Amino acid sequence: MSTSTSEALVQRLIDWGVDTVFGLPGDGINGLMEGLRRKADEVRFVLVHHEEAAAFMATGYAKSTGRLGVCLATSGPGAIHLLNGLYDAKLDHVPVLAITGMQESQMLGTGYQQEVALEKLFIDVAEYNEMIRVPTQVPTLVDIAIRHALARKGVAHLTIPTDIQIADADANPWDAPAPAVIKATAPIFLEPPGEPRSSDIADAAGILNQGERVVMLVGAGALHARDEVVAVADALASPVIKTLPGKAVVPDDHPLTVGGIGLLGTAPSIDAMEGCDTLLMVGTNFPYTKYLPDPGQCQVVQIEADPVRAGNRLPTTVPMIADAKCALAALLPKLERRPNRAFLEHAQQGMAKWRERMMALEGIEKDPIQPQRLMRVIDRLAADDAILTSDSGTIATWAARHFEIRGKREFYLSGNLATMAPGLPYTIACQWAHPGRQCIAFVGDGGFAMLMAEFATACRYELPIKVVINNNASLGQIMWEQLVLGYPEFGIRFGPRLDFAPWAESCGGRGMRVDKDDELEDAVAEAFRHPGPALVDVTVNPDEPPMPGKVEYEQAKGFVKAFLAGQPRRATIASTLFRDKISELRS
Ligand SMILES: Cc1ncc(C[n+]2csc(CCOP(=O)(O)OP(=O)(O)O)c2C)c(N)n1
Ligand SMILES: [Mg+2]
Repeated sequence: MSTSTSEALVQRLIDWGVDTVFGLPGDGINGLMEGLRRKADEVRFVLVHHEEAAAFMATGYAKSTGRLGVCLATSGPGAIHLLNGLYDAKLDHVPVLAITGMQESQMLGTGYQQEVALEKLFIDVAEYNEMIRVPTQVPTLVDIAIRHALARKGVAHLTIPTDIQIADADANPWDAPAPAVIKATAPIFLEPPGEPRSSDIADAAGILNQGERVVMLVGAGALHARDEVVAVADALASPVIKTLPGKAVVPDDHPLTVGGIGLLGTAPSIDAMEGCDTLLMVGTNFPYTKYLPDPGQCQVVQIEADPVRAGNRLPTTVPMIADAKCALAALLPKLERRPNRAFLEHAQQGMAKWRERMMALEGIEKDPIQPQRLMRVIDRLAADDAILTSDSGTIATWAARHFEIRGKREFYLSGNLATMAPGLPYTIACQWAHPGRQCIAFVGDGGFAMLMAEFATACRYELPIKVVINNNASLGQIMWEQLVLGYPEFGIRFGPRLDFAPWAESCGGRGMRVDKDDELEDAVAEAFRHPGPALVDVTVNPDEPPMPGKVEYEQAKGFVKAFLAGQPRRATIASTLFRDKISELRS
């Protein structure tokens, strides 16, 4: 049997260390599927129910391993389905290779069935985007595509016509008038050295040593630099604020951290930002500039791997282009240990109060269940090396505030695209990548329903994932956004409440529904104990607002305006809002 182009392509993926490809077949990729079948001992094909999920899985795989994620879809509709998941990879800067099928070469441009110009469609999402037109372009274009994904930390896309997929790998039927031949390339990629310039280290150290009230803001680019972040923060007596994708940089119970930033952050983070005279940003491109210091308020040192993002969010005194771990390690010996720790101690007192406030919310035992309490129950029962994923929605706020990073725990969500629905596919990908670990998806009823078929994927592969659904029968986050704007809610309720436990059981997993607070702990514990995939669908209080760390007058005014304009259920909402939050509104 001769080697097909598809087989050669799959062999090259194997040469690059790819062990998993997420996808769904179609007539545009039958040749590629045969290539994967022939190499099934060396690379695993994970069959999904929706290509968007395959792209999220590739993204989740890349996020949780730091390695390339790979997804595969057929021409036309399959490729189009990939796009949202690929944008998630692009916006959160992780390497993903998307491989798609294309109509056979002789039909291109004729308006053949399913003919979609994928090289045009993928222009915006992909760093590298090519059609393989001649078999002998493999493996060269595979090497170039993967190097682009790894070097630019983004998406590479290769599309392959069906006739090329099944052609002999060494076929090149055309005369070659150009004075060139396709060169043999190698499956190698070297990370840039990541060392900062010595002049930048000196400048940065000068600014940081002068600062009297230094704050660190750390993001996903510092996830591999926990020890260095803690050491620098300790030397500078600096509170550490974490972006949500950077939640696992420092454990939540560490005395140096004041938790998250932004709408779902903490009050002491806001205070620290407002009070600082120096800001050290590490591995973050945090977009919500409203929560950063005003220009001119403070000196800014930024450690950023990509020159494009240096100075991106506010005027920056010393931008350092470097890997976070290298740069912090280089800075550390140049920093003078700050004897005056008053700024940090003030932040720590604020954090102690914040923790009490959060504990009070988590401690309310009533029906329907408080989402904060649900999150804390998961937190208490989860393993110290659990990997939690979450979706966009109120769930992101509960995860940010009531799930603690401790030990080797990790946390992933769609940070910049902030899309719904990646939680479940991320968790499946994490479980493939980390077989022994507890992988939990904490998702909303809206996000889960979008890609719920993937629970069947977990069951088919006997992946022992855990899914906990914060079921408020609504697009909760959007309801609160409408109210804050002063608009009565509209188009956000999915009544009657969907029941997801029977779905889990019908897939062959364990499914439980919880409506009563006193059943909650046992159900979550049982799901975590269960050796296979398990889902707990929890009815939560839909009237529990994800309040900002500090309520602004405009936000409170929005609620009142929406109530006056006829917000339904305003009595219940007001009772939750004002009973639990009255002290916050007064402040
Ligand atoms: C694909 C997509 N569509 C719409 C949105 C806007 N959006 C953000 S959060 C949200 C509500 C999510 O509902 P659910 O998953 O039930 O979580 P909840 O807020 O109710 O906890 C919506 C519609 C989005 N971010 N992504
Ligand atoms: Mg919901």
